[in-house]
Parts: sequence; C-alpha cells; structure tokens
Amino acid sequence: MDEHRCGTVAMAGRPNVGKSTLLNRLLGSKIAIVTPKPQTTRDRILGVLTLVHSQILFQDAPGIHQSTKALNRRMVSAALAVLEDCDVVLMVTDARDPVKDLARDEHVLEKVRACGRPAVLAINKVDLLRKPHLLPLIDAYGKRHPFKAIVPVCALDGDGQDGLLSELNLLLPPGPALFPADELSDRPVRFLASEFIREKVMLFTRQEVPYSTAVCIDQFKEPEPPGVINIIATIHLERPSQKAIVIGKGGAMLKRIGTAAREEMEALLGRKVFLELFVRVEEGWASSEKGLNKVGY
Ligand SMILES: Nc1nc2c(ncn2[C@@H]2O[C@H](COP(=O)(O)OP(=O)(O)O)[C@@H](O)[C@H]2O)c(=O)[nH]1
Ligand SMILES: [Mg+2]
Repeated sequence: MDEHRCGTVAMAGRPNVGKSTLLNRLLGSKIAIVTPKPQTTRDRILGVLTLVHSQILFQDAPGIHQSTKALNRRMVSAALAVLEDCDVVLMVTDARDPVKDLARDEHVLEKVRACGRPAVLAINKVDLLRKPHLLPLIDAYGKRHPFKAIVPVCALDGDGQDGLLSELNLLLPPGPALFPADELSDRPVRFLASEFIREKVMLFTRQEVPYSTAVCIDQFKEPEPPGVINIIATIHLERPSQKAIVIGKGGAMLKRIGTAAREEMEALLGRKVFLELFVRVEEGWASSEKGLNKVGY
C-alpha cells in the first residue's frame, strides 16, 4: 500500500498568470476570487485537496511584484512568507510570455531559488498558445531553474491537471492528513463571503476603484434550524467619487454587485443567502498601515 503523504504547496508567480484559477480548478470548487485584473488576490488562502493517498495543502498568494504602496507591500510579503513555509513550490507562468521575454519571471525565480524547496512549473493558459511555441518555452524554463517537472496546463478547462497533481504528489513528504476530508480551506466562510463581494466590485468597476476596495463582514448569522443565511457587509472605498460609482444610478451598481456576490455565496454554501450591503469612505486606507488595520487587513 502507498504511504500517506501530506504537505504544503506554495503557489508562486507574477500577478495575473492564473494562480487562483488553477487553485479553484484543482480543488473543483471556487474558494479564491479571480478577475482579469492584476493584484486580485490580496492575502494568502489555503486550499485543501484530499485525495485517496494524500492531502495537498495549496497556499494561494498574491502575485510577486514591486511596489511602494502599503497594501502592495503587505501583499508581496504575504506571497514571500508562503514560500518560506512550504514543502513544494508550484510556480505558475503565462504560456503567452515569449521566450525572449523570460526575464520578466527572473524576480519570481530568484525567490523560488532562495527558498530552496523543490519546484514544479505550470505553464498556464496553453489554450492561448500555438503548439509549436510550447517546446521552446519548456526548454527555456528548464535552463533557468532545475524544476522537478514542467507541466503545460489550462486552468480554465483543466487540461494537464492530472499530470500536474501526480508530479506534486511525488514531492510531498509522508504524513497524515491535517484537515478533515470535507474541509476546503483554512479561511472561515465569512472571509470567502467578503472576497466574493470584492471580486464583483473588481469585475464591474474600472480604473482605481478595484484597488481602493476593501470589504468587511459586519454580520454573518446562520439561523437555527438552518434557513436563509443573513449577511451584512460594508464596502470601504478611498474617496467619495468612488462611493458614487459603486452605488451607481439609483443604486443600480450596488444591486448588481450584491446579486452576483449572493449567487456565489449560495453556490458555495448550498443555502439561500440574504445579503445587505453598505458603502463607506475611509480616506486613503490603502496607503497607510493604519488605514489597512481600519478596514480589517
Ligand atoms: N485563457 C485562459 N485564461 C486564463 C487561464 N487561467 C486563468 N486565466 C485568466 O487569467 C486572469 C487572471 O487569473 P487569476 O487566477 O486571477 O490570476 P492570478 O493573479 O495569478 O491569481 C483571469 O481573467 C482568468 O480567467 C487559462 O488557462 N486560460
Ligand atoms: Mg490570484
């Protein structure tokens, strides 16, 4: 019989390469929010995948990038902490990066090398790549780092995910499962609820609004016996003009955000949800440590 294995796999890569999409695909459930905009993921989140002979604890994290803003510095340090504290690294890249531009990943590779853990590379978004470009890309990455495996994947349709899982499994240390088999994440559902709201704001608004949004859950009430879950949340923004955008004409935008977020919550919880949203201005919260604490970061 196979020995049971359990370990942490840190997801690393530049913003927007598809780390969170890949995590959701591997888990078969949406726990990490995804948008076409960079810097969607702000904090680490553990996704638990329980297989027959192993349990893989995926640490999703913000993208590794350079910035001076308080929020971004906090994000990058979360990404680096995840690397320091893992058994295996799953580095993710975008298949569309031309071979001659691989220097873009050098900053991430430096961190992967520094942490000294075995690493697997997932070349994601292969659906957008013409086949002849794939082999040179694999070859070029192989020359840059002694990856234990390089696996082309498509996080959108799951292409390549089984091969990726077997490569990761091989690198896990032996050990018993650390989470119950039905547990998907180390984050409470109220965190996931706040993230779904932030995702919809990021998807439906433009320019700086997505980066000025923080969401706090004020109330999360599960009735006994189980019925409709009541959630009250506040969307914090940095300026009054942003508050006006998020509320929209006659409250239309806020309604759209609320409906879409509620549908995600109902899908995750398998229960009806009643969601009430408030919008507040917390001047410049993303620029200072004090502001971050005020909105719950
Ligand atoms: N075409 C395509 N798009 C993808 C794939 N994986 C992710 N995306 C898109 O890439 C964008 C960024 O994804 P996200 O998971 O938030 O990236 P992250 O910042 O690395 O976590 C989103 O618009 C995703 O839908 C893929 O395999 N193929
Ligand atoms: Mg992400």
